Amino acid sequence: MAQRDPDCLFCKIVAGEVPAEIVREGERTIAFRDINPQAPTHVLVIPRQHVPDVGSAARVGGGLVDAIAAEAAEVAAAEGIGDAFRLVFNTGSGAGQTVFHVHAHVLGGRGMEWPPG
Ligand code: D5M
Repeated sequence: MAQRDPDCLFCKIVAGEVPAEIVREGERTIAFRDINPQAPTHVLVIPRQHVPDVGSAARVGGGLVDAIAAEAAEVAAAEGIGDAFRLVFNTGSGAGQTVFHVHAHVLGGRGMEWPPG
C-alpha cells in the first residue's frame, strides 16, 4: 500500500517537511490548524497514509474513514466545541477540494448556516 505521494503538501506535513500547527497526533491520523481558518476553530484531520479523497479512503478499508471521524470528534471535544461542530470533506475540485489528500475540516466556535455556500 503506497503510504506517501512525494508531491503532496499534506504528506510533507505528515513527514515534518512542511511546518504546521499540529494539535493532535495519533497512530493513523494527525490534526493541525487550517492555515486559512474559516471559523474560530478550524482544524484539519488527515490520515498519515496518502489517499486522495473520502471515497478512496472508504475503499481502502480497514476503518480509515472511521478513524478520521473519531479523531475529528476528539479534536472537537478537545477544542471545546464537541456539542456543536461541522465536519466537512470537500470532494472534487467542483466542491472546493484543493488538496488531494483526504482531510476532514472540523469547524466550530461560531454559528453555522445551512445550506453552506
Ligand atoms: O481544503 C484544503 C485546506 O488546506 C484549505 O482550507 C487550506 C488548508 N491548507 C493549505 N495549506 C496548508 C498548510 N500548509 N497548513 C495548514 N493548512 C493548509 P480543501 O477542502 O482541499 O479546499
